[in-house]
Amino acid sequence: MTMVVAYLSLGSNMGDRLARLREAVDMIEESHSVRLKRLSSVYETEPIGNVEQADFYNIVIEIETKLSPKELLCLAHEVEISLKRKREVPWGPRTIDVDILLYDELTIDEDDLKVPHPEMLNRAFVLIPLVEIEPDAALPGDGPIRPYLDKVAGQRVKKIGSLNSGAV
Ligand code: PH2
Ligand code: MG
Repeated sequence: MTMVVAYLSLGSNMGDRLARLREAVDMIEESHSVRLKRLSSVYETEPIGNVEQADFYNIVIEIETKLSPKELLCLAHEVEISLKRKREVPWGPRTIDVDILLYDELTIDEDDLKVPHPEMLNRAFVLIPLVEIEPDAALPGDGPIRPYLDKVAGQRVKKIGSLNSGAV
């Protein structure tokens, strides 16, 4: 079965944010159908959206996978549910959020799954780590993503270290 490249965004703004990101990456890596290729730095980011909440830690990862988009969505949900069950208070901020940004060259428009992620171009916490690991990242049927960085330049995103080295 062929492997395709996909990019995932991971974010946490509750409790030990770094530990949650590590646990999520570990869970994804443990899946036999996924190979972790590249991992961005960890960024501390201002919360985007209307809800007043704490700063996030965000990363983007590049994977190779033989999972279909729906299967990958299931894995993302499994990771979220597994970590949330352990940590989260109802209605509270997010222990961990896992979103599919890009999947191969596919465009998907279904109720439960839209790829590319419809909000990604508006989010510095996605674009900056994505371009860090893949400077040539592009939208299917469209151009490179890099120029969109200018539009989100006002959003606070600060590189704080790396999950690998533990130097955060
Ligand atoms: N996730 C959200 C809403 N807002 N803001 C930041 N900085 N990082 C996130 O991961 C994030 C967010 C809902 O998924
Ligand atoms: Mg999200």
